[in-house]
Amino acid sequence: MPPYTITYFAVRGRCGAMKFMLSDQGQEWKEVVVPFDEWMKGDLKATCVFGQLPKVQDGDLELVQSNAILRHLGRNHDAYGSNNKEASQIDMMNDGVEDLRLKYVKMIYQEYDTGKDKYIKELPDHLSKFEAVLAKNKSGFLVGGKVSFADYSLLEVLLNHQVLCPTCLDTFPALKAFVAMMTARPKLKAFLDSEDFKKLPINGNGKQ
Ligand code: 6SG
Repeated sequence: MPPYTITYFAVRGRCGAMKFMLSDQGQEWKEVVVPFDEWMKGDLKATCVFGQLPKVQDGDLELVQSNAILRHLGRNHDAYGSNNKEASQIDMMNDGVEDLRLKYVKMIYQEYDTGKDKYIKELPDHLSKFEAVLAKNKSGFLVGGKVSFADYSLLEVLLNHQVLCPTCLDTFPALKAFVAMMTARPKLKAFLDSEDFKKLPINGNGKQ
């Protein structure tokens, strides 16, 4: 029995990064996929701390909030830096990724038709911040010398943005190298190439 059970909708959404980490770390997991109409009945929602998914069970520990889950998995799988200083820098970078993710989600769910062009126009300003950090760190990762949960989260956001705007990384060599390095990691590559991953839409409203 794998120790983790991920409960979520049939979308990549907020579970992409945690699945990247688990697959890259050679860790299996079980999935409970909740159909939207089932969710709308409200019974499961009522049991979730904030009334939302994803939820991850690790033995008798039950967690919601995707970034808390990422941190937990990062602790369990040595993807949270080599010391407290690196862990704090990883937190900082992950919060930066979350800021971009929230802008993306707002555009996708609330203003795709009216706001997509403006979003793409402003995107280089956001991406340039991650470019600068990666360009400074010789390992190719965001922080220190090994992969962290923030790397998986950044990768997931970047892959989604390449679907939104295929040329968006063309002026960012460090981001391009980061995506190439991460997606070449054999176990992660196998997951990215799998039907389990490819069959899921990125977002719950079909926009991408
Ligand atoms: C939505 O936002 O899929 N959870 C979402 N929506 C259902 O009743 N801060 C936390 C975190 O980081 C955010 C959780 C996140 O974990 S994810 C959730 O639980 C709710 O609030 C994106 C996603 N969307 C699919 C979906 C949600 C709303 C519209 C489409 C479910 C299906 C139809 C209605 C509810 Fe639906």
